Amino acid sequence: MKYNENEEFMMKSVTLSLLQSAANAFDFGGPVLCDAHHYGEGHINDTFVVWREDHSKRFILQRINTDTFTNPVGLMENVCGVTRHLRAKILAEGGDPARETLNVIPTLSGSTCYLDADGGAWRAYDFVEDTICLQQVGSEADFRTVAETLGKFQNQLEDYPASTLHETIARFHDTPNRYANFEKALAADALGRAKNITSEIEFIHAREQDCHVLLDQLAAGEIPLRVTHNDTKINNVLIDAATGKGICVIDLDTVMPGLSAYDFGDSIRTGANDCAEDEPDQSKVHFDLHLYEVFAKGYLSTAGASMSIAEKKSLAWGARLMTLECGIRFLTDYLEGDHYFHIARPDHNLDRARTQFTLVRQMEEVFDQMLEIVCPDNH
Ligand code: ADP
Ligand code: GN1
Ligand code: MG
Repeated sequence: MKYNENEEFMMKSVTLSLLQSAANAFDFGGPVLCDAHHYGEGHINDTFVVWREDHSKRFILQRINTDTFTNPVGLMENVCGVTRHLRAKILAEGGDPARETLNVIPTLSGSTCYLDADGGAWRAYDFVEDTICLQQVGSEADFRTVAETLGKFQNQLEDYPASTLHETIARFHDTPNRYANFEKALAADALGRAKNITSEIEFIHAREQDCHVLLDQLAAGEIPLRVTHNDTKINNVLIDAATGKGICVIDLDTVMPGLSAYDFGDSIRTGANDCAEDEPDQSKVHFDLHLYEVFAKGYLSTAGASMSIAEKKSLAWGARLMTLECGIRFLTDYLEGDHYFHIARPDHNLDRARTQFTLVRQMEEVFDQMLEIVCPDNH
């Protein structure tokens, strides 16, 4: 795992003294040492590692992005509720809850979140040791593992009381609304960047109707609302470094009512290809139907028992729409001045958007096969 190499492009810096004073608020069982380098490759929160002074144990300390998550206390209620539920399931299955779900470290005053004097909101977790976190798929076996782990996660949350969850980001996967936000950003063209993206604009406009497919199916009662993760990028699943077993689903900030197609789709977007999400050379971007099949089989093996034909078919649409939606979001951020996603270079969001659109175009070419794979012979 690498540190972000170009932190000058990060949206908001965190000084060592700010980090240390946040760390001092948590019950780490003693004083900790901080390192102000960002850890990992998340696009939203500021993530750091802190060590106990005697190096006996390390923790993840995160500043929650409160521009994105405006109710961090409600968000942490979700995380605590969901991890409590998962812990009980893991125990019942004979698993190890200390590694197989996030463990929230309370503050010294017993709350789950520390609010600093600048309005920052911080939380801490045990560091899940001896795991790897994939930025790209290295092997079919790893991708199958991610699929099984996410399918199991969905299954474990099947009986979670959805009505108790705070909606941490309104209309998160409302693709038509993402489209409308893109149109607003385009009309405003605050930085004069629209002239650089004429073919991307055309690409999005040609797919306006597609944006409605999943929400129309939900509104028609054809597919069910479930409790879903909603941000199932492959780097949000930790895999055991020694055994290759799926260990822990992380980044629970967006666990909310949603569609299985969202979780399936976002993993396909990030894993069923041989390129990075931000690959600037589009000739290197290839949607891999075989990896799609590998993921589909793994996911359906752990999550699929109660899925209707319509829901299985919606998974293929999930792949297409989560990729299109993410591209639309990256391009909207590019037009608005890169204020949402962390960037590490100029035009980073533009590269990310182009990669998503290349993948969408390739998925469209093999869409009949994608449907057949998730729902063979309509079963
Ligand atoms: P973001 O919302 O910004 O993506 P994440 O919660 O996904 O933030 O954390 C960013 C990265 O930090 C992850 O991709 C992973 O590499 C690492 N990480 C987060 N939580 C843990 C943990 N409990 N143990 C080990 N690594 C973690
Ligand atoms: C963000 O937090 P992270 O880096 O796992 C984003 C996802 C996008 C993804 C694109 C809360 O995920 O929705 O799909 O970037 N998370 C949020 O890489 O907006
Ligand atoms: Mg993440």
